[in-house]
Amino acid sequence: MNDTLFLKALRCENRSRPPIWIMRQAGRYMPKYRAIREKFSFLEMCHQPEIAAKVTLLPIEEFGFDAAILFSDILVIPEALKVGLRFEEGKGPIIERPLKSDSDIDALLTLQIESGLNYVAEAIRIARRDLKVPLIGFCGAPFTVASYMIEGGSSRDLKKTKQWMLRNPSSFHRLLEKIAECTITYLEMQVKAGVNALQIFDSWAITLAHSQFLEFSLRYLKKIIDAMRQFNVPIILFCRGSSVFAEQLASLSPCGIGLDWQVDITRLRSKIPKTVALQGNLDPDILYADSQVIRREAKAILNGMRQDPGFIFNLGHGIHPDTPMDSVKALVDCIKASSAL
Ligand code: 1CP
Repeated sequence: MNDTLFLKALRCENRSRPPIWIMRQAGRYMPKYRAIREKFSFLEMCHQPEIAAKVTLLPIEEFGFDAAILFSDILVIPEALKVGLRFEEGKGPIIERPLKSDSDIDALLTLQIESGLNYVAEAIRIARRDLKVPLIGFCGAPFTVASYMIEGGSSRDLKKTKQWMLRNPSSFHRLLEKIAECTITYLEMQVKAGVNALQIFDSWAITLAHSQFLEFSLRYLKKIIDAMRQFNVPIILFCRGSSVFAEQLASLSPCGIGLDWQVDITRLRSKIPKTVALQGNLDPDILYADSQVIRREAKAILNGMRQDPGFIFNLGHGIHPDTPMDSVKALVDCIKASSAL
């Protein structure tokens, strides 16, 4: 595995074409995913290791991506903490008992992480058996996970979360601390089960002011990265907002940083140490365009990052569920046809 394009790029040692995988590659844009999803709810798919492993492999079999990402969700941690989780069609995730006060934080059952999430370890072991490319495990960043636990579901402005954070920062820190500890236990479990790399998703960091990001997000990303160093597994940090926070993320010395599409990746490269890989950052909407436009935009990124041994091609965020399969194929073919450095 160590010799694969993806893991070499994460060590900033890749001398061939850049590897490609895309966020949410194991998802609804694939007819084979939708066919399985017709028979099971999303959470049933996550909970049944054989199904989760099968879905993890689907995009590799279909497109030949250079890495697989485990089929699961960042919200399985809140579920294991017993706040109640379901997914509603058209609405997304719903937390049945959102956190409302300090005593709700104390009541969280943090000891259940390993037993409660054992099905994830099993899915990893099954997927690993059949995969010929590296497997990426993942989790949400404590700030992003906390926001779902407080909002009770998806929210655009995170009003309740930010009100709690600003009115009672010490209890908000206590919550982040608890989630960070559970996350470390969870990631350790994923590594022991066989993942080859980890990505931490801070999807809602984009709602934070700079100083808030340092205090309420970066501090806990650091705690996780530092705790995981002993396992020697490469970690990629992705934020929606990483184009603004990239230098702060780099200060934690992760192996890689995933970039949103707002930033010119080539210009950002000069500000990030050469020992940190960059991943990204095509606008997912580009995949709605025709294949000529897709190739032109992908090549613009490829050319800018030419001769960079630490570059991984990805989108700037998850692929949209209504993306045409042909667009994905055109993108993967374009990256795979790009010449060695
Ligand atoms: O209805 C369905 O079939 C479920 C759709 C779906 C899928 C395929 C959800 C619901 N989650 C997932 C899988 C998933 N989620 C993966 C699997 C691997 C892959 O990437 O292919 C990963 C890594 C995630 C991560 C995730 N879940 C994030 C972080 C990344 C991001 O996109 O910002 C977040 C925020 C979630 C929460 C979530 N899960 C699902 C929904 C609809 C949401 C809410 C998103 C929101 O609040 O806008």
